[in-house]
Amino acid sequence: MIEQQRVLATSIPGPRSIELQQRKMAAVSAGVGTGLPIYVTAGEGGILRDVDDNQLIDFGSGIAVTNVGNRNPRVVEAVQRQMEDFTHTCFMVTPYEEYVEVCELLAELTPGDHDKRSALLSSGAEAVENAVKIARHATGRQAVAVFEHGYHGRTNLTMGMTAKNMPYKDGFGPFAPEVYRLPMAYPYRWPTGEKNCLDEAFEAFRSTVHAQIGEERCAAVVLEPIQGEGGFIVPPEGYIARVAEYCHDHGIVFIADEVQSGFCRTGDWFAMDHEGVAPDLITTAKGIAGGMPLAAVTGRAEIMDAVHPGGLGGTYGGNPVACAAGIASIESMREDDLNARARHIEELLVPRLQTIADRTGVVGEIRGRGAMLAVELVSDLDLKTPAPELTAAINKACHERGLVTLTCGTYGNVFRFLPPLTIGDDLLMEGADILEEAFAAALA
Ligand code: PLZ
Repeated sequence: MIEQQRVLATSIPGPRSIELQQRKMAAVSAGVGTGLPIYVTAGEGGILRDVDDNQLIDFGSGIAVTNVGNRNPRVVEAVQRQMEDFTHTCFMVTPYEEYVEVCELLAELTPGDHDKRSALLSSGAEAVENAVKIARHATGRQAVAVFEHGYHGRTNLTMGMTAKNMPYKDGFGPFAPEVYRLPMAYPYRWPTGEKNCLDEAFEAFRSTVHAQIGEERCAAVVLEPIQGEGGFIVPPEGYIARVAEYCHDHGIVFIADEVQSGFCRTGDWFAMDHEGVAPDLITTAKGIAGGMPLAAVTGRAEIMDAVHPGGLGGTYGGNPVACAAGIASIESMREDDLNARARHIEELLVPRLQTIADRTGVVGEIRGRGAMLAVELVSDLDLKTPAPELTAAINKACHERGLVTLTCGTYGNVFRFLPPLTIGDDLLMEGADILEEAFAAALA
């Protein structure tokens, strides 16, 4: 048991973490970065403990993964039980019930009451790749449309689908063909003003698909209903429904990438629930299994079943231990009503972010939903000039004070908050106090 309390035993990172970071440099590829190099020995709920006995408040959840809290008791119990039974068979060789149960739960929980099927994988990128494979197979078309600021993974296809060059793509090309980038409905930065964003962005979407792809060549449109790595961008109310309707009218598969926004993160089971339309396919990962590697593509039976038997799979996809963790995580989300918790976190945190915005004058926008919240930082509120150095400095000031925070955004100026949904109110408010201090320190 780790007490849900912040402890600063040394400076951050402490001496033992600094030593381990030296070992890391000599053994781990420089290509694998570490945002906050404290070496973790234990985690529970909203706290991470490190090798120097510091205890940090977690506002990152391992990038929206430990939604049910680190070391969630139900997940631990399920994983242990499954390990006692068997660790692996490969579902394609000899199947097991847990895989089927996860797919049944996904059919029940994902948006839409149509007949659904799923395929299980091990990472978000794999889920997105498979969704594209399925959409191409089902439509007989090749082109895939993605959006500015989109993030979909680090495999060759998903790198090509990801918008931002540095650090994800730089020098790693050539990328897969038939990926087209569409303008994103980004209200805060819409050139003619936020109020025009819905209509003009949809028109830009429609005309770009028509002119640069051709509707009848387009297999899929892939959109994060709230963009993650790209900056927690929330499209205007109604935009996603229009895109989905357009896809429907033209036989294009509409894929919602909910790898980051799914599983109670935004205060609904999925961010798409908020939009009033069901995607044809949805990709999930991260939050699904409380920290175990599990991912899925779920969607309309006629699309998912268009693929020939044996066309989808992978050695580890839907590993039994990961599936057991998934079933237990979903149970926790239900039993502990984590959608309500996410909305409660929004209610508590947004006013604190508003106070920071009022005091500092560097917050261009507060946005997000539920426990997927961010502030976009600018050096000039009128010109909206991105402030990436300031963002990095505030992030660092949080780390030094024992708060694990993350940044994101195409311009590196978005400061995001992804606490575990089980985090206690006290810890959340202590985190908010640290945010205030960090802003003050970085601006001093
Ligand atoms: N789709 C919407 O957010 C992963 C990336 C971290 P994987 N986002 C975190 C990093 O720098 O590598 C993500 C996502 C969305 C797909 C993915 C990819 O999921 O499990 O990292 O492959």
